[in-house]
Amino acid sequence: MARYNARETEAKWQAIWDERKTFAVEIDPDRPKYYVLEMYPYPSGRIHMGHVRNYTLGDVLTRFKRAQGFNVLHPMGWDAFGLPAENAAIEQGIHPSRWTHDNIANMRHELRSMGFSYDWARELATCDPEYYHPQQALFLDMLEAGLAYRRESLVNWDPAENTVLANEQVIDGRGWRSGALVEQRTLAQWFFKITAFAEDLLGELTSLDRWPDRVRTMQANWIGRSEGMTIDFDVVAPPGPDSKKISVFTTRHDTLFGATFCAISPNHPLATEMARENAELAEFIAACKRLGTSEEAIEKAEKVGFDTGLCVQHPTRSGVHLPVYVANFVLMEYGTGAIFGCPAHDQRDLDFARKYAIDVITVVAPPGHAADYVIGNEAYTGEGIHVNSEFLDGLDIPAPKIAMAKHLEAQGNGVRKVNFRLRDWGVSRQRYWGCPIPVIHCGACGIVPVPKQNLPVILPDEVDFSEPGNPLDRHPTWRHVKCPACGSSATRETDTLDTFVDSSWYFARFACPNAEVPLDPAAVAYWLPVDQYIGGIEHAILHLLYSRFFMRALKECGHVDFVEPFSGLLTQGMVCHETYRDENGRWLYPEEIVPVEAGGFVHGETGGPVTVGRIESMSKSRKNVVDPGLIIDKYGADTARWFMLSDSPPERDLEWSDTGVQGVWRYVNRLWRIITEPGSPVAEIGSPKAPEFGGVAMKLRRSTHRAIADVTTYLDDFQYNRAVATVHELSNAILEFTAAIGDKTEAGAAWAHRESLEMLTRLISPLLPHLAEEAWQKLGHEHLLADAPWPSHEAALVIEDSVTVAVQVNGKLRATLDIARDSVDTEVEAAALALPGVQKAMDGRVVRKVIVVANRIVNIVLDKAA
Ligand code: ANZ
Ligand code: ZN
Repeated sequence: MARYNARETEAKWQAIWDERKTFAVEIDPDRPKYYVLEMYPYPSGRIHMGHVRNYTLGDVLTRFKRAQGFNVLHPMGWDAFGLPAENAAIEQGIHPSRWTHDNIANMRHELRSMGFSYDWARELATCDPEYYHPQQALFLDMLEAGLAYRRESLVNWDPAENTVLANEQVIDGRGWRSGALVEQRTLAQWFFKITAFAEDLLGELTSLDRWPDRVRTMQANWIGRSEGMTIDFDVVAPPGPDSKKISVFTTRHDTLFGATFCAISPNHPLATEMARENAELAEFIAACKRLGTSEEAIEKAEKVGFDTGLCVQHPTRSGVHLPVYVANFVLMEYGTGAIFGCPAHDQRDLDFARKYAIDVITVVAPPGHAADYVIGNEAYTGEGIHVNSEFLDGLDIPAPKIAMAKHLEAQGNGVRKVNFRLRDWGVSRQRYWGCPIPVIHCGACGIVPVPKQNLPVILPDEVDFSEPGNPLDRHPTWRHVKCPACGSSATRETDTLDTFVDSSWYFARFACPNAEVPLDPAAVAYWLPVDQYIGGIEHAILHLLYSRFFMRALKECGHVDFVEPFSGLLTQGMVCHETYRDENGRWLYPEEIVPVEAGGFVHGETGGPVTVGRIESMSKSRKNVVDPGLIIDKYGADTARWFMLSDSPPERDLEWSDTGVQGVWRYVNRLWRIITEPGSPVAEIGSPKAPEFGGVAMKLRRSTHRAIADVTTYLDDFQYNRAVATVHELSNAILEFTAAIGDKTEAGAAWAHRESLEMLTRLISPLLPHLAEEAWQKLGHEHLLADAPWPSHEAALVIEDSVTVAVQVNGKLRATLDIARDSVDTEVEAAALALPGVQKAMDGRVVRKVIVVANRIVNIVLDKAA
């Protein structure tokens, strides 16, 4: 038996596809386009199983859509800027550019060995000036349109390293590398005005009907639209501060009668003002700032406040004054940076009130309760009748909100306000390995954009990583330039762009990777939007939202005429694996353990016991990883692909298992033999269709056409695991057929046999592309299977028109009969009597009577004696 030689076969077809530019595409107005994109990888050095799964899904879709006649764009590139390259430079002394390009070369090689259907001519790396040059041009357009701007904002500052940290680099309030307590600092930073599109980014989510609901919900929550009011509280005592009002944002203005304090953010201007005269308050504010800027850290911290001694007038209760606190849980960046506290109906306010002995006034009575309802340690946040609230008493939601809004608006100390959680996108990074922001700071002219003809602003190669902070700041020459406006000495902006900027438009650049302009209108109009985007759920919020913003911004700047970049989105599940530990609790790689006969595993080298832990997503830290390179070397890419596709639906997690892969390898070999060593005669290629087919041949034809119909549906629906199951069914049907036919030469059977093998080969072509291509050639074809159209089924062969009829002899079930639905009784009777099981049961006796119940039962009644 010939074993399928995956290694040779795969290399052979990869070379042929490459040479013939099978997957290279050009604009073709006569053909419908389809754009398939997988989230491009960060060039960390090696591809992992998550990549293999992601790209396999995209590859199957690409090949399927191509076969269906679409002009399919399927590009690949590299998200090549970012911190790890700088860390490598710091830790290993390798230049970030070398490190990145070496990694790209290695990963490109690995991807090519998977035979993915990419148009490699469109490959791009975001760290190359060919990519960041047009990006700088787009930045200048956004600057001109007022969509990019610079303002002071809070950053996490590492006082030991003298550098800004990203939120992820702050761990428990300390710098990840220095361990120093992080401080908040204000620094002038660049922003993109994503909030200008908040309403549209939210509203258009409903149009994304090929996105998972989960992702749309996550985006909606992130945008966080709240309808509420801003309400002014007049400062009444002491008469000191300049600010005469504290303006708060609330979504619960209906609870205003329950307000018993106000709180402002430690970063509120009023807090800053008061701290100038109050050392204790200044110390309190400094302590709050040590939490860093991340909302998460602030959320987790214990809620503390500082009584400023300031009092404000309650807006609707005359003569009632409320104390004003500075509280660590009030964020400056949300609403107005100030709140009124209603302890009875907000848990955070209640905890705060209990801690500082502040009054608690019930203003919403839970059902079945009245105005005397007493709040314990739990705030009541549900609905109910309003009480202790003068003109709101007796009303329930939404009436009290409307009444209060009208009342305050009439009084002139409140306005209805829609507030978004979404903040403008801070894009400044004090890093070397990113896209330089193309502006110049001039003492006389201020911020001066680098003239477009002077782009790109190229990152200098010579940089020094021996000190912390941004090497661009320390560069001896790069930053010193003449002001393009007035010619005097000026300095370049040394901040670089967040790498999320790079990934916010790479999919559009793929349409025209070599265009002189950032985006060629004809190419973008033809290829965009992406029809199917595939990637991890971890990008469900930021990357997708930023890309959606970017298209809106580019539309405003006249570069594109659409706003939604991805019409379809699939978030694939994780690749998981069992975890193993040795007797000291240290993680072990799967290849470090060996199975023992009694069950379980021991350590391969030490022979020590191994504990098998939970099945978890593959991760280097848990060592439960399998190197795709090793699997491909051993079994080939097709086997890895088939395993990825067969186990579970694409959006669900899948468990990688060695035995599973071995099973797939055996099946791949079986398929190979079914096609190349058929067990019964196969008609010559191109032979005319046989005039008639016997029962066995007919059955095979039905199975074949059923499989075509089903695989097509499943591939259309991303039910790849079911497509795989259908291929299994067809291969079984072919084996049954050859067992039944044997060496018999029968024109119909031989023709049906070829048909089944050809269709099997065509159906597996998106799934096992190398094996299918090789089998196609073995079946005698000269053109590439990758260029062949998708097969269609004969409708007549998939109609369920046969029935299974029970055959009884003297009331006992003796056999079943497969026969065409609604056959005439005499035919059913003859077929039933001919069945071997029936003949045996009759044992030579004479038939007295046959009763046929159409499509259901044949009852044969025999004479008593022989
Ligand atoms: C009074 C009140 C009474 C509130 C009550 C809630 C319950 P969403 O829905 O997320 O928009 N808030 C407003 N600005 C804040 C800030 N800068 N930092 C921290 N909290 C702030 O939340 C709106 C609610 O969050 C507002 O409504 C306010 O508290 C608080 F029984 O006002 B509420
Ligand atoms: Zn100037």
